[in-house]
Amino acid sequence: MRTRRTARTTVAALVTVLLAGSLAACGNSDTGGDSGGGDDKIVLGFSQVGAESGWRTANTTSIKEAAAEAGIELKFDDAQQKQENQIKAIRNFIQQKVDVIAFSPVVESGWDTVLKEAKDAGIPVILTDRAVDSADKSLYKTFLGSDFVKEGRLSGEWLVENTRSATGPVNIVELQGTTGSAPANDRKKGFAEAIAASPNLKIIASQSGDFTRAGGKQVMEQFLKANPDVDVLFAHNDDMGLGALEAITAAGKTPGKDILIITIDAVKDGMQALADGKFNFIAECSPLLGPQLMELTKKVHAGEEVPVRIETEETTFTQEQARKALPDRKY
Ligand code: GYE
Repeated sequence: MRTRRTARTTVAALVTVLLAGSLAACGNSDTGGDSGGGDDKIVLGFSQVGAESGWRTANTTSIKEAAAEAGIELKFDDAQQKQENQIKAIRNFIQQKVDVIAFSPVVESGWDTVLKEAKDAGIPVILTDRAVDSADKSLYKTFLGSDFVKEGRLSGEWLVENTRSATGPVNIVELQGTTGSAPANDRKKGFAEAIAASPNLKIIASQSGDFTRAGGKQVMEQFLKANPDVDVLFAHNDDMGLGALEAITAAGKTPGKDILIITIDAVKDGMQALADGKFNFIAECSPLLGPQLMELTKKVHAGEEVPVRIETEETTFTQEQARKALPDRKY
């Protein structure tokens, strides 16, 4: 249980000044709304991590569509997986006097200064998807997203259950997400905790593939070169697992059989690989945060109190369950 997410419960209601007319241009941002100056639309500045995975693309679509539906003017900025770009975008949003700032922090550390600047400017901040490790919980209003430790734990528990009959050592390789990101830190932790009591389950190599297909392929190639006896791959997202499939096949092994593959996300391509028997298990992580984010934006803008932590509802999929769910999978 992570105490840093159980923040103080009450936050003083902020009176935010509505400056819907300020539409100054912002770097490579684009605006989702088409409001002219002078109307009273809420202006939301959103700094996205990047476009590194299928999950991220679905998340961006969800946020843009939900903003349009809610009549919120969205200023969207893509940080291309760089913290410095996110800090720059947030400073731009402050300068433009947006009503609310939301962002998905690429890494956990190093946000206090810019969050303090937003607070001093009277602009409420909402964290979506990923957390920050700031000790001062008054720097943001709420954190909307998944329980990444749980996703890692569910992945590990499935492995423990499904390797009970193994007599010798089970060699696991781990493809971590972006170094220093909340999902990489937490998924690693949850998985390690779940397998801790099974001494034959051993993580023999663990390295970042940056949540991308290219990263997953490249690091899996290195893993297989160094350790030909890999039994299990735990990838922190579908995309890295999909990239790794190529490396596994090229090494003359059959994914899903010679090497069991566990991933996280459950985007369409991942679910297809699971239904096809190439993956063995996926812990779901929902990217559809848009509608809830817009609700929260309206509430914090109105000075209403919101819960400090809102958890996304998620499930897990076996191959059989993926075959059933796939036809209705939207992303
Ligand atoms: O699992 C991964 C993406 O932060 C939950 O980021 C998100 C993660 C997701 O790149 O695919």
